Amino acid sequence: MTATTETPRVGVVMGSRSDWETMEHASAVLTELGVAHEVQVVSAHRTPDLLFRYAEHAAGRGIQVIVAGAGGAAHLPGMLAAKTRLPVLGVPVQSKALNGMDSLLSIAQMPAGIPVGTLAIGRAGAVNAGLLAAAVLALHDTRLAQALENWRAKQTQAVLDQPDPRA
Ligand code: RP5
Repeated sequence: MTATTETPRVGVVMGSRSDWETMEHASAVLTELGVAHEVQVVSAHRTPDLLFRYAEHAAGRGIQVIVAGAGGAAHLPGMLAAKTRLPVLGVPVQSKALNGMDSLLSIAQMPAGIPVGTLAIGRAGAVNAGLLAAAVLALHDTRLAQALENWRAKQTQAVLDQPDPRA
């Protein structure tokens, strides 16, 4: 599913529909910054062949960064990274049983040679994965670099405008 009509530059994938509650924050920040992206459920365990196909064809389709969220035995980001040279940003989804520590360790503890850029557990990780994906693309995109500068300046101003936490 493509979130805009342009050719997607970022692939936002997740292990289950139940991860959307977290991963929608990555999609939202990409939309805010005007980054064309696609959103899709790709499960490492339930749809392993789809995972391989997705990873093998992503670069050829114009995807430049993959943001992958998964929870529990979170093998999706690592297996994607094993099958593509594209940068993969992993978002550990907060699991019910272990609060996301399982997801975090599954995603972070990759063997040398197959990197996954691991973000924080949950919403913060999803937002930051979106921002980081945009920052990578902004290295060669002045419009996006400006949009990112503006986004950050707006965030700073919002904090400065409300210094009283009780207000
Ligand atoms: C993982 O298992 C998914 O990424 C999800 O976080 C978790 C639970 O999936 P569901 O049972 O809710 O589909 O593969």
